[in-house]
Amino acid sequence: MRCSVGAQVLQILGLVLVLGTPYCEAILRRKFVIKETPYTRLCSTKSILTVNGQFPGPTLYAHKGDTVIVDVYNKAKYNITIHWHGVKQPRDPWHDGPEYITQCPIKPGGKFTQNVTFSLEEGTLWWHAHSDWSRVTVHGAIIVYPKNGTSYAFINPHREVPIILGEWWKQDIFAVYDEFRQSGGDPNISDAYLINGQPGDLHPCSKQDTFTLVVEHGKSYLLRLINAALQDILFFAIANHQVTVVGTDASYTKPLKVDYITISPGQTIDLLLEANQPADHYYMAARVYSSAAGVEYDNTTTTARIQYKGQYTPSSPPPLPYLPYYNDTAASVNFTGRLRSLASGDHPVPITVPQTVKHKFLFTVSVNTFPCANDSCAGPNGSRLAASVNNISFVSPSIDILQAYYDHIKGVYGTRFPSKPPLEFNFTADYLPLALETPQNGTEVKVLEYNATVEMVLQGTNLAAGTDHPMHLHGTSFYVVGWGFGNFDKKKDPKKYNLVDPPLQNTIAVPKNGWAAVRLQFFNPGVWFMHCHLERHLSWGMEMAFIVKDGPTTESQMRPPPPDMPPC
Ligand SMILES: [Cu+2]
Repeated sequence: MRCSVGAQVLQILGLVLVLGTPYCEAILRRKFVIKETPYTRLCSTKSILTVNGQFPGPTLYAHKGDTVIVDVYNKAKYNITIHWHGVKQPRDPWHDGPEYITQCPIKPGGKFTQNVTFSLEEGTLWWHAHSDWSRVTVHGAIIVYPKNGTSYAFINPHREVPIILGEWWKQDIFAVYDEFRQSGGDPNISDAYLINGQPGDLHPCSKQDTFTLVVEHGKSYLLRLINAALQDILFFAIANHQVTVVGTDASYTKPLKVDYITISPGQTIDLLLEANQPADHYYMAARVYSSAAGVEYDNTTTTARIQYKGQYTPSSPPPLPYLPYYNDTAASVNFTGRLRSLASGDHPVPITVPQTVKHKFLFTVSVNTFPCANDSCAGPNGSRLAASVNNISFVSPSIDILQAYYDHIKGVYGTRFPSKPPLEFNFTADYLPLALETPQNGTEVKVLEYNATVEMVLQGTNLAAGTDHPMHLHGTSFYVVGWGFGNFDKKKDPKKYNLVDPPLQNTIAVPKNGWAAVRLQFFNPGVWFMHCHLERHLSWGMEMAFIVKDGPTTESQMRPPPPDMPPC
């Protein structure tokens, strides 16, 4: 229930807070100015795209149920869109943000006012650009507090700290993008990973600005971890400290005490750190988990410091945490597979776990290749690298799918996205015939009735290069009810599903040469993107969209478009 706006208006630090009667959901207003700003990292300076000159960008704060209105001004020379990752935006796909899916880009000099409507989310999310690769520097945290009068599902921490994992190229990111699109090969790897915008002590010219968290012995800290890196799943750990996972993707989890975590691009993980070790300095660190054979990766380690308050002589250098080896798939899934929804009396699951479903989809996610004239491209054997879902490599339309759907414009997209792959074969075999590597180009969507219940098995393949794919869905979260290695077995595997307390996520890493099964009810009418959150795979076409039709009542129908949609 939302109250009417207008009783009092508070203006604090350029942030407008409009309050209605007590306990009402608030409407807050923020200004995002996209502009180029010079930043120096790894001893060299370049111009990067920022929001309000900040990198990482400003944090959005809200309580569950609030709406934040963000005025986005594009004062840069590139097209841009902004996506509110993990925010369901009930009935309002217009403000979701993915380029050519729900809007055309905001052109240089343009402006778009976006409503960010919080409903079921509670915890940590993030926002990022959703056009080309500009999200590399255009991103920031979203913190959703419990509603007034309710509390966290865990003890109140002494302090809360966003920990944003990022990625840095010394080269201009648009040059990296253009080069790899042109060559058809893999993109240049990054030069460093970042913690809160900083590569850390192990990198040149970086020591002085390393992110430092000062802690008091005996207190607990809530680390709101976000993987904003473009290309890689990351391992993260803190030396000599265990951490307790309490949430992921803005949904509470059963407390899980671990030595390290695995976090996919797109995913957020809330963890509690108890400052319970001898007073000293300790490193927190992150480095890559990269499973694809023959694919180069950035093998550097990013660090930040935990410093206990007090009088003592710290270890020099501070101890580094243990992190699993770069290609340790077992370590990766060992963490991810242990997440469970909290599902307690005080904090029940926010959405019912579908016990039965109307639709069962099998979607293969593959890296592919297209033949290239004279074998002159930079992919394997002179081919051009591509990627697909159910063998369709997604081609961006010229106007956004949402507008075409709403205005009944023909010829923009097709409605024949298949429920299963066109060919059944041993998807995860060691050797696969080269002929299977070539996908079809297409702009196909899957159309669903309002409230459709769906089971979607995301099946990895070993085409071109078997690897993990962090698949992300817009508009609603899904329950991860099962996963495994090899090919999904539709007779045996569903018997092992967890339909009691599966984790509610918006991003799930489909394991290398394995599968992940998710269940959800599509209760949010609109056009919703689903894609791999490894940026190179997204650029190659590993994506599709769902159209969820309107329901019978006003409350189950899409809102009309706002008057200021950016023109195509
Ligand atoms: Cu992928």
